[in-house]
Amino acid sequence: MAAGLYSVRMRASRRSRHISGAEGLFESREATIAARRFSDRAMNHERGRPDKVVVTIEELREKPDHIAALPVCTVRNSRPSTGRKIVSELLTALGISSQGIEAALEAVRKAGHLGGALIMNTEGVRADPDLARGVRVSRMGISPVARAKLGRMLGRRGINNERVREALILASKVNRHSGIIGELCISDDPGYTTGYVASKRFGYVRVPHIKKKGDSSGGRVFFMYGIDTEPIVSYLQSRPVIVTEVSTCHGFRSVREILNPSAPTQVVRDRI
Ligand code: WAQ
Ligand code: MG
Repeated sequence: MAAGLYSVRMRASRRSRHISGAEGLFESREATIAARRFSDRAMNHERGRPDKVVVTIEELREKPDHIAALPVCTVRNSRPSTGRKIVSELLTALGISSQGIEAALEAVRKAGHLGGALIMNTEGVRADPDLARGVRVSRMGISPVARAKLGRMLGRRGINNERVREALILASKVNRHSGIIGELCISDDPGYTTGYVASKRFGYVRVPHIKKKGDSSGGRVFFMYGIDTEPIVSYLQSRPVIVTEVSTCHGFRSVREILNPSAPTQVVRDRI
């Protein structure tokens, strides 16, 4: 997958408020199919009917970087209150201050209509340039071979669906950047209550029941080191990245097992 790749992106809004979006990298024949699928998704979204849908198909001029997907696991959780505690423990271990965590948990619930993610430093101070829009990550995809492998691995855990695959691809692109510490994500779809904390250190950690069913607040926060936002924003928006390798997909793991990787249950690498 090198030459002849297209970035396909969709943005749907109503009265300029974001409703849904999608992005991927595809070969030309698949690009048409993806564009149609994305526009179907836009017109039938649980967050509402858009008055404007923009689908862009754009040939890549740059050769994409090849990356591995983050390893996946799920924390056992049944309530939003304990979900927030799990998120706090993970983010604390990544070096985010308690003030930063509070700010992120508060802001992430109001971020959905922006369409983009917020970037914050470890103290929870917003660092992305466009406060009204956030930063939209695009130009990321997965090779057909890696997609098939990932599908099999997620399938064994009963989580092989487009939402999980797309979120994992996004998180794998974002968290690969050396300036990014980690990511907090809560879906803004009222019917979807599983969120995640992703990082190089702990992988893609799914947190079920992070919010109540029917709640349409959600968003994403990327935490960064330092103050030099520009190269990070440019990477997130413009650098084409393709997942060509997948990592382990665990079942349930406790926060303790995640924070302490020398614990005895650790990693049996899947052979695929
Ligand atoms: N770039 C930046 N921010 C984005 C992007 C993007 N490409 N896509 C979505 N967001 C932000 C935006 O503010 C959305 O409102 C918010 O994230 C949530 O997006 O393992 O469904 O598409 O079970 O609602 C994660 C858990 C699901 C999956 C994430 O997010 C799993 C999800 P949504
Ligand atoms: Mg959504």
